[in-house]
Amino acid sequence: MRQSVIVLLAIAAACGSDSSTNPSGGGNKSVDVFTLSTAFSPNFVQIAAGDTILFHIVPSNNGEGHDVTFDVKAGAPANIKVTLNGDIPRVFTTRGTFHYNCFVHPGMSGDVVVQ
Ligand SMILES: [Cu+2]
Repeated sequence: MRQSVIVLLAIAAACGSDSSTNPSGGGNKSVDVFTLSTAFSPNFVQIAAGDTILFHIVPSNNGEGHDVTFDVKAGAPANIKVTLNGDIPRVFTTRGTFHYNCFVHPGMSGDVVVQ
């Protein structure tokens, strides 16, 4: 019993490390998306099912927060409400193309392709 707990902790620790430099194709990697003042960067990300996108949200030049709202709910992770500052992960488990917008800033959008 105790041994399995230790194994799980070890796996959790490995996943918690900065895995953004992992070679692609392994699945369960984490990709960073940053907010610029009124844009997502990068605004196009290709990942594998099971991968995570970590949204790094900082205020716009005008001090406004950003939201991440998916066009299509089916298969998409939960939206991110307007946030001023935060590093918020979202796991993509379903294959497809997921377009999202920040409705605070018209034209601020991105796409995630999950393969
Ligand atoms: Cu925004």
